[in-house]
Amino acid sequence: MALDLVIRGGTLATAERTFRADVGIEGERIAALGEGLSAMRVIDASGKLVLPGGVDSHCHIEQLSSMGVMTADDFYSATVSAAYGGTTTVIPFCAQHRSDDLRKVLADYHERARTKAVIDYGFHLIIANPDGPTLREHLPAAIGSGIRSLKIFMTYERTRLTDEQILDVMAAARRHGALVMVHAENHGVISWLAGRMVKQGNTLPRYHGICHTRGAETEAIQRVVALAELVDCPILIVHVSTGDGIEAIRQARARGLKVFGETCPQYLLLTAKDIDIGMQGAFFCCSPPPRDEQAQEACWRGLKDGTLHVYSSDHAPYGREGKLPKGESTTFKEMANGVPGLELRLPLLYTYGVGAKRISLPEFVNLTATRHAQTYGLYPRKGVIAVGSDADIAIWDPQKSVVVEQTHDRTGYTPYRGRRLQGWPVTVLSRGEMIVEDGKLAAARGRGQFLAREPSEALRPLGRDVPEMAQLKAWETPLQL
Ligand code: DUC
Ligand code: ZN
Ligand code: ZN
Repeated sequence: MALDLVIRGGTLATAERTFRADVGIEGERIAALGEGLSAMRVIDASGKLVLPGGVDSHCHIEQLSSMGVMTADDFYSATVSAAYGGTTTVIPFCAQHRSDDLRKVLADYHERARTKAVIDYGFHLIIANPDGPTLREHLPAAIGSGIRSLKIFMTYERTRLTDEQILDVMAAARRHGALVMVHAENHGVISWLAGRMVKQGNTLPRYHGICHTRGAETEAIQRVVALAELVDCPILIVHVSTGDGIEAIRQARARGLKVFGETCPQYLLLTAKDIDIGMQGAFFCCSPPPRDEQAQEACWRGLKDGTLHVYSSDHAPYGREGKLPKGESTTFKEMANGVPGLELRLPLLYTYGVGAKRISLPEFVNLTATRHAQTYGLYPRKGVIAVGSDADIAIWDPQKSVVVEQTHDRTGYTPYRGRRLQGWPVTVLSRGEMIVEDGKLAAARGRGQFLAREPSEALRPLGRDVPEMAQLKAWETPLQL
């Protein structure tokens, strides 16, 4: 077999095991795994870990937020930042707002990404305008084009859906084969509290954390699980932050429901104290907000026991302009929500998870790559080192120690500044091409490809009989996936 490239002598990891092998690459794919492979080009990986490139299934890139603010990153800066951190696939959002035509939204995002992305990308949709044409025509067409997931919001004035609309979207997603991702927070609780706080003059960033209560998350998760159960629709709750929220997912799963959970670095590593530093706390504000040490432990446990299925960045990059648009007089209601995390997602989990012995290396691979690819219809093309898979590989130096300063996104800050991380992806390949070589970028702008995704097992409805639904004439059976 004529191999183009061999990664020699490293320790490989999959979601199941670690083992010593060379990786043979032919063109864009992995062609062989084994001992003693040779080729004209060889990368010496002795003493290194050879891991699947990360798949980040939750990030916001060149996107207008629910509050109408544009991210600081475009598809170039975000994907460059991802590549430096060992991530080789991203799935950001195409965000429909209230009056938007989904077809135009989708075309715009394709255009934005096509000429800029340096790694491969899929898309999720955000559905904020579930009117007749969207649900009957535009959404099915988008799903058919390989966009097999969509996000809905239970809060934010500009994007939230009513329970009736949520059921409509779930029914359409079930019928046409898309996974429904949910931002689960009770809108009434947050806006009731926030209105009163601002009137009282409590406008500092710390009040953002206070208004997004733990109970608001738990209630919304419980409610959306009940809605999903009624229409037999698998759901994935994104950015889960609380022990009670995780418990609600655990209970739903124990009843056999297809309810998946996701958490992010900010819920494992930050707390409300990070926001409680005056106006600069804005740079640590995200929704839901980081909580306390107990909640962090609950998130670690949830990742370990599988209640939390994936670990994503929720990279929502905003610089000073987005965070403090009115300078020191910005209220917490006017700050853009979100923190950057695309680049540090993997190194943080490696240090605080694998290094701290909270998780094993195969669990790390599963949580950062394999599960994402499986859940979102990219497996086995992405998320695994196996013969036939794309050669998306991060070579890690477990001895490399880095004190975090600045990352390569355009926010100008990172919430993890000053932390010492042990273990770093030094060389990164995407479809067989070196895109980061010994810590230096080697990727051409626009080389990333759009990934049309397949329906995954995760989105297949249970097929349970729901007695109430049997009475409904127009209730549709799901597509045969
Ligand atoms: N939800 C997200 O998923 N990201 C940023 C802000 C938000 O509300
Ligand atoms: Zn969200
Ligand atoms: Zn997000």
